[in-house]
Amino acid sequence: MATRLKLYSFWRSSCSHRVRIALHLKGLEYEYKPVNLLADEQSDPEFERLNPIKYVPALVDGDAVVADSFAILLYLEDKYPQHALLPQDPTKKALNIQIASIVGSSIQPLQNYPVLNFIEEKLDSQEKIKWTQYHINRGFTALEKLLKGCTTTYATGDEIQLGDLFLEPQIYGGIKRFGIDMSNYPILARLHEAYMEHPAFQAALPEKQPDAPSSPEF
Ligand SMILES: N[C@@H](CCC(=O)N[C@@H](CS)C(=O)NCC(=O)O)C(=O)O
Repeated sequence: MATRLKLYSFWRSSCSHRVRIALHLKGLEYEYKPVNLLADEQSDPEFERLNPIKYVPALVDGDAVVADSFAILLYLEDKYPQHALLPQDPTKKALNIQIASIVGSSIQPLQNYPVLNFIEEKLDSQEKIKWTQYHINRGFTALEKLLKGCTTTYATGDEIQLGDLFLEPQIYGGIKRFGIDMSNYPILARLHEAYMEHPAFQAALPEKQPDAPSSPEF
């Protein structure tokens, strides 16, 4: 029987990475549909029909098409409630959404290809790196303060929740792709180690994806 879920993803995309973790965590099988951002495959009319803004990820679930990682995660949460991503407690739930929002609105959009290409074109690659590191460090500083005193295994408890799904891809990309020094962020660094031990996070790693090059360059 054909797999019902199809995930349109790019191996190195942190937004796709979030959704891959959720699919593994919820034990959902899916077909991996690679979209090569470096070859502008996100602009193919076929993909644009799935996501008019031409970004990965997009999820197809039978007749349903859902694009944008946040929307996909909330869809998966409603449709496949096993391993809940959002706690019942309103304060913890808000904290998870705040973490997701810091990463998803105040860090990742500032390191997206169109932004980085624009800066490189108008200035140069050094300015591009400085820009990216500034915004990642600004976000990580805020997250580290927000999680001050955190002693649980994961960011908001001893279970993986929504905030974790946003944190790890951003930390992973920050280290691998943008050379962020995590010694400035001891709580985030400790969480990163815990995520790396977890099978759902291991399976979702960029370099483990079918479209990752054999010697991946981040
Ligand atoms: N808010 C969107 C952002 C999606 C996004 O920025 N995706 C990036 C990869 S992480 C992308 O497809 N970039 C394509 C491009 O920059 O042209 C989400 O969370 O899904």
